[in-house]
Amino acid sequence: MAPLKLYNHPLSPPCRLVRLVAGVIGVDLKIEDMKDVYKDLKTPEMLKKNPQHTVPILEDNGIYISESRAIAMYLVSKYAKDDSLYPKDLNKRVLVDQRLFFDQDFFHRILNVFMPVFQGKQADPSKIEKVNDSLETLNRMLDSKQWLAGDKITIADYAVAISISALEFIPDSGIDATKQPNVKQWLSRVESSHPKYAEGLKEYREALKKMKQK
Ligand SMILES: N[C@@H](CCC(=O)N[C@@H](CS)C(=O)NCC(=O)O)C(=O)O
Repeated sequence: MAPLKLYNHPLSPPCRLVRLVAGVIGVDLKIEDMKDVYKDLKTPEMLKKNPQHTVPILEDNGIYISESRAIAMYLVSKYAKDDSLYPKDLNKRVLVDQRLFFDQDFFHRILNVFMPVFQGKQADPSKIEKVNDSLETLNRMLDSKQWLAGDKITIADYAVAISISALEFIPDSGIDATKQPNVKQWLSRVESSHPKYAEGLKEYREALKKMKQK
């Protein structure tokens, strides 16, 4: 089997989700880092691979897949030894899907706070409020629950936890996910759920530190 290739950026949370899921299920990825995601993905060649000009893009035997959550679903469905991270049983899967769609919206709310900060502007308080609203929702979802979707960890837990870690880009925003008690406990469960999670988080924090020093 030709190795799977991932078009990647080391600091991108969606790329981190793909690298994590691949690592947990034991799939090797050949990584190609993009230097400038706002430029390198807009060449005619790359736009053919992904018209959305975003990373991650997974290349598997001539197939190109974008959207991190779709890639995670694909990797588990095709390569995992069992279906616990993304159950085949529709009654279980639908909850994972729901949480992943929630995460898509949540991540965009986070982006709406950090994009202006990146451009040297003030974060909009109403956008901060939206992120806090999602964190309250998450806290309710986790009421009396170990995991976000069912009784085992799934790709939804990984996706949402990685979105939360994107908040580390903007420590001055005042958004603190650990103010929500269920979220705080669940985050530490996710962090200790698999050595690959802890490894990825450490690498991410080191890359973030380097970026800030620059
Ligand atoms: N919903 C997408 C978001 C991907 C995304 O926004 N990627 C950013 C890097 S974190 C990117 O490639 N941006 C370049 C652009 O939008 O032109 C996913 O989950 O894969």
